[in-house]
Amino acid sequence: MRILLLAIIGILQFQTSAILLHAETGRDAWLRYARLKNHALDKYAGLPASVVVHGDSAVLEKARDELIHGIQRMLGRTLRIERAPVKESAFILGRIFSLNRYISETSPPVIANDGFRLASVESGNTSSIVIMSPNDRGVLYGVFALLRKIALEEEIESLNEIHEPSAPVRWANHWDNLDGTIERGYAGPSIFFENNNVRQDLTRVSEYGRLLASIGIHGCTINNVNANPRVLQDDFLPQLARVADTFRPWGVRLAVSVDLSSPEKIGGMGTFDPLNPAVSKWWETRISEIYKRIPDFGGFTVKADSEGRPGPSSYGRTPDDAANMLARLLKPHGGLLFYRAFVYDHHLDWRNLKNDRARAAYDIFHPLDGKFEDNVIIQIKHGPIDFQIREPVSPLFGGLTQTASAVELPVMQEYTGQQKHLCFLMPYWKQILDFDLHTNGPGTYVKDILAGKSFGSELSGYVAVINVGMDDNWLGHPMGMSNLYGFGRLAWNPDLDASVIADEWTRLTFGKNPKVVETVTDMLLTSWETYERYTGPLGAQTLTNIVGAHFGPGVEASERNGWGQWHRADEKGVGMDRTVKTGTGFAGQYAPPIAEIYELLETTPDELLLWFHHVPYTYRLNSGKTVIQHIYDSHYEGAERAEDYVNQWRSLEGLIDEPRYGRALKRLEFQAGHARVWRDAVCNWFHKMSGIADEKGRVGHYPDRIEAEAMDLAGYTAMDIIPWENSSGGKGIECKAEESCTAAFRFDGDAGWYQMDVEYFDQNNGQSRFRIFVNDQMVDDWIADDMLPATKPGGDSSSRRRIGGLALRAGDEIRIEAIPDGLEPAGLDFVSIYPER
Ligand code: GCV
Repeated sequence: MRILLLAIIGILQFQTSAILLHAETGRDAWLRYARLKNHALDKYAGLPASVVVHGDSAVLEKARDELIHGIQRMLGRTLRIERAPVKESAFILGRIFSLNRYISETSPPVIANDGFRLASVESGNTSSIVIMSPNDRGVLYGVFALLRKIALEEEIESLNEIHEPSAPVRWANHWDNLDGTIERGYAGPSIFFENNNVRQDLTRVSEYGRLLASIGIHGCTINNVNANPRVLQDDFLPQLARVADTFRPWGVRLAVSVDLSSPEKIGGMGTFDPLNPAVSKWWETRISEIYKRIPDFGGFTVKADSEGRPGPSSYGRTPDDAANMLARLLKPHGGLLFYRAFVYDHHLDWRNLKNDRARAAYDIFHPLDGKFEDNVIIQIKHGPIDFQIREPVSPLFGGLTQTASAVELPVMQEYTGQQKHLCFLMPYWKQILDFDLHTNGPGTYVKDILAGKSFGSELSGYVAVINVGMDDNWLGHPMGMSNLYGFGRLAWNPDLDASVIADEWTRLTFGKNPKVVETVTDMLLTSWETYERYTGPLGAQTLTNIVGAHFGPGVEASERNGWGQWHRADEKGVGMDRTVKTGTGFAGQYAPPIAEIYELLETTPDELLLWFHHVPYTYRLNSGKTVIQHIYDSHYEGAERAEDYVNQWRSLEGLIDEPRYGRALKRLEFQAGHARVWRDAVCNWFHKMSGIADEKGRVGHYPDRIEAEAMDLAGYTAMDIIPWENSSGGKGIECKAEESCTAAFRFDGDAGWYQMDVEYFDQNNGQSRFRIFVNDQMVDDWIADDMLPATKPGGDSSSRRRIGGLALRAGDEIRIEAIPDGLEPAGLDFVSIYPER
C-alpha cells in the first residue's frame, strides 16, 4: 500500500513539474511573467483590482495593457479597466501633472524625462499604487518596473521610489541589410527586412519594441551602418513609416543609418561633398520627406571613411563638416546625428612599428572637440580597436569634453563567441563604465561622462549593437539575451552590480529555483573571463581569424596586413609597444595619471600587458608566471572551465523546461569542444613560435588521441588544414571521391568503460552523416548540421561529438562511417578515448 501511495505521489509530482515546466521557446525573454507560487500570491493578495489611466496615448494604452497582462499571468487576476477615478484602490497611471493631486506634497520632487515614481497612496480605506512620470514613456517604464518587482517577488507594500535613467540616450543599433541578411547576425534573418523591403508582417518588431521598452531603450537604428542608400528612396519611406508606427506605442523612436554618398548613388548628383550647397539641399529634401511621414523620427547613424565606406575625406573634408551638415538639417525636427568614431585606415603599413590603428579615433576626433552641433553624438566603440575580448577603455571618452558622446557596446558577441559560446559581458562593461579616466582629475568615470555629469553634455549615452533575428529566442543561445537585458539595465543605472543583473535576468528567464539561480548566475558571471582565457591572453586581443568569420582561432591572421589588429608575436616575444617612449604613443592619449600607469611595464596590469608592451616570452608577470606559461595555463584553465559549464548545466536537468534546457546544453557542449580547439591552436602556435616547453608537459602531447590520418582509411584521404594549428597534427581527412568513406582503428587499452570524442568538421555547406561502430555494433549516429560560419574544414568548423558509456576491450575495432553531403566532405580530425570519469 505504501509503495502504491509513493508511486501515486511520484506520478503526481512528475505531472506537476511537467505542468510547471511547460515548453518554452525563449521568445518571451525576460517578460515571461511566470505564474507565482502560492506564498507569493498571498503576498500580493491585497493589490488593487482596477486600473485607471489619466491621459490618452498609444504609449499609455500599452502601459495599461502590459500591467493587465503581467498581473493576469503572474497572479491570475484580471484588472478592471476604469475610465474615471474610482473610490476604491486602483493602479493609477499617468503624467505627473495629472496625478499630483493623489499625492499631497507641497513640493513634489522633480523627475527627469523617462524617469518615474512608484508610490503607494493611502486614502480612507483605499490603498492605491500610483505610477507617474513627466512623459508617457516614463509611465510605461514604471509599469515594467513594477511588474519586474512582482516577478522577482519584491516587497511593494509601501512604495515610494523614484527611478531615473542615468543617461538621456539609450539606443539600439542593428546591422540588418535590406535583403534580410544581418551583418554579424547569428540568429536567423532580419526581423525588419526581407527582399529589399520592410517585412509585411511586423509582429516580431512589435514584440521587440516591447522588450526594448521594458529595459528603457527608446531609440533604434534598424539598418546596417554599412548602409544601403535605398533606405532614403521615395518608395522606401512609407515602409519605414510602418516600422516607426510599430515601435511608437512602445516609446521607441526609429532611426536609420545613411550612406554619405547617397546624393551621388541615388540622387543622380555628381558629388556628395558635404559642403556643397546642392548636396545639402538634397539631404534637406530627403529629411523633410522623412519627417512628413514619421514626425518623431529619431535621426541618422553615420559610418564614414571607415572600412571602405565613403566619407568626407573624399573631398578633403573632416567628420565635423559631414556631421554638422546633416545635424543642422535634422535639428529643427528634433533629430539626432550619431557619427561613429570608428574611423581608421585599414591599409596601414604593418612594418612600421609606429603605426597604430588604436590611435585613430582619438587622433581624428579629439582635435574636432567643440566643433560639432549640439545634436551630434560621437558614437565610440568601448575600446580603441573593435569589441575585442579585452581592450583598455577608449581614451576618446576623455578627449571629447565639449561634444556629446555615446559608448557603443556589442550585445552581438562578434568577437566573443557569436552566441555559440556563453559570454555574459556585464562584468567587462562594468569595468569600462567604472573606469576613471582622470580627465577632470580623479573621479572622471566613463559612466559619469556618459551621464553628462563630467562635462555637462545633455545628449550622451549608450548604444548597443544588437543582432536579434527571426530565431524564436532572438539571439540563438538561450543565454544570449542576458547581454541585451544587461545593456538596458546598465544604460539605465550603471551602478548596478553585474551580479544583480545576472540574478535578475536568471530569475526572470529561468525561474527562481535556488539551484537554477545559483548555477546560472555563476556560469554567467565567470563566462567572460573564461572566454578570455581560451581566446585572448593578456590584452593581445581575441586571437581569431580577423580576416575571416571572427569566430575560431587564427593566431596569425592579424599579422602582416593593413587591418592593424596586430599582436606582433614572433620568435622572441609578443605584444604591441604602445608606449610614448619607445612605441606608438597610444598610451599618451590618456590623462597623465593613466598614461603613466600604462607607460611602464611594472605598473601595467597583467591583463593589458600585451596591449601596451612588447615583451619576451620569459617576462614575468605580476602573478609570478612567465608570459608563455600564462598563455599555456590560461588556455587550459579556460577550456576546463568551459567543460565545467556542461556539467553545471546538466545538474539543472528537470529544473528548466526541456526545449530551453536542451538547446542550451547543445550550445554548451559545442563551446566545451570548441574551447579545446582554441586551447590547442593557441598553445601549439606559441609553443612552436617561442620554442619554450609547457612546464606542465601538456602542450603538444595528447596521449588519448588517434589522428584521423593515422587510421585505416577507405575512401578518405588526408588533407592539410590551414592554418596548421587549427587541427590536431595540422591534418585531417576528407571524403571526396566516394559516396561514403570509412576510417577505422583498433583500441589497445585495458577493458573498461570509456568515453570517446570524435572531432569532426561541421561546415555550413552540407550535412554529412557519421556513424560510429564498435566492431559491428553501431554506437552513435548523427548528422553534422550545425550552422557554423565555415565552408571549409578548420578552426571555425571543428566540432566535437562526445559518446559516453562505451564498454571497450583491447582489440575492438572502432570504425567511423561517413556519408559526405553537398560541399561538406565529412571531414575528421581525430578521435580521443579516455576512461569515463
Ligand atoms: C558593420 C567590424 C565588423 C564589421 C562592422 C564594423 C563596424 O569591423 O567586423 O562587420 O561593420 O566593425 O563596426 O562598422
